[in-house]
Amino acid sequence: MLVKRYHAKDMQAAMEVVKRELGPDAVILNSRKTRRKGFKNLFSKRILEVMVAYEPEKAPIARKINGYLSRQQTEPAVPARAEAEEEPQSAEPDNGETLKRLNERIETLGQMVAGLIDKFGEFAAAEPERRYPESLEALVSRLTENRVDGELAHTLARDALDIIAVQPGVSAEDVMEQLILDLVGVPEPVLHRRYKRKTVLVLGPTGVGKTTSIVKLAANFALKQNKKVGIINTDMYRIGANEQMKTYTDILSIPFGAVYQLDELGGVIESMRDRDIIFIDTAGKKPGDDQHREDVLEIIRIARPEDMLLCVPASTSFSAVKEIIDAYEFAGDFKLVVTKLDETDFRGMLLNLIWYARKSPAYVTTGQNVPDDIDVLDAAGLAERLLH
Ligand SMILES: Nc1nc2c(ncn2[C@@H]2O[C@H](COP(=O)(O)OP(=O)(O)O)[C@@H](O)[C@H]2O)c(=O)[nH]1
Ligand SMILES: [Mg+2]
Repeated sequence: MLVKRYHAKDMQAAMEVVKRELGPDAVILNSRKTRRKGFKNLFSKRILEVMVAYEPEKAPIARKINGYLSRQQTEPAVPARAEAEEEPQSAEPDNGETLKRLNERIETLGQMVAGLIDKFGEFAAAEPERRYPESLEALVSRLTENRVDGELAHTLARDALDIIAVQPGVSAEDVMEQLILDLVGVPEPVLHRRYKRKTVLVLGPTGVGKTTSIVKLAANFALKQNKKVGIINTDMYRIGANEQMKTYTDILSIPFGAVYQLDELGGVIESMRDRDIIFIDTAGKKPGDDQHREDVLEIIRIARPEDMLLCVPASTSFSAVKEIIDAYEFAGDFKLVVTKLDETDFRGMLLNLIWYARKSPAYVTTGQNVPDDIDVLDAAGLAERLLH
């Protein structure tokens, strides 16, 4: 017993060619509507496909070509444009069960393929992605050239499109600029109210610039705003961390306290009770480290910081940035210090990370010079630079 597949425009046309080629004993196993194979047929009309079982010896055409049927491509013989493909059976002795199983498998595969083809057809025939007007398209390109994440750039463009649709007179650039300003929000630097002591906890993984940023901030508050500042280092893991800090605090005459065990922290904070602002530096362990998380939570519990700053470098990949933000989500409501902006020409990461973190930005740092290379984020300047 062999199985053969025919394509025809309808059942009658299929039956005609089957009877003529395979003889009157050929049995139709099943039939279904399908499309012809091949990419160019994906969008063609469906045709009928029939699976036929037959005995080669009883098939008139098969008899003529003397047993080579299984390897030959039978040409369609009728105007119904029926065509057949060989399905050689296994060498096992035929029985109804084998045939049934094979048939079921073919049917399942057929359905899977048909399903995929239909899906692909729908996809290909779907409405093309919404195009932007030329002015908006150019702005999207500028954003992505500046390494703004593609998804973010399109989100902004779609929002802009909605605004432009109801306010036709406005310029795409003005709208985009406003959307960027809205996204960035109002930067929230550390503010000190007179007579109120403030504790600021600085977080982030190793090497992102926590210590340097603290020294810059402390120096600015001390030198430019005449505030009494203090610095406490809770980095118990890094040998040399305290020497690095001491060099600066000595030059700046800023009291400095080192904490080697967290239960000393309360006392050291207490010893600085005359200070206006106390910065607390933390160890930058690997993000996601359980012990580190416990330590940070303990520091928060003891110090009750009014402000928390998370340092994130702008000079790294978006996936690394996401990892840092995710790893410190547990800490709660921190503000962002975007460090090492001088190490990249692109400003997109600044926007990406504010968008991803959904936190207010505070500062950007732009180099290793203490105390100059730190500024409150300039949202308008950022929007301008991203769009021009
Ligand atoms: N280029 C550049 N380097 C920076 C900046 N901030 C910090 N660094 C450098 O990054 C390195 C790690 O800084 P550090 O403050 O010790 O990081 P911490 O481990 O987070 O405390 C040091 O070599 C710093 O001088 C910055 O804004 N730009
Ligand atoms: Mg440090």
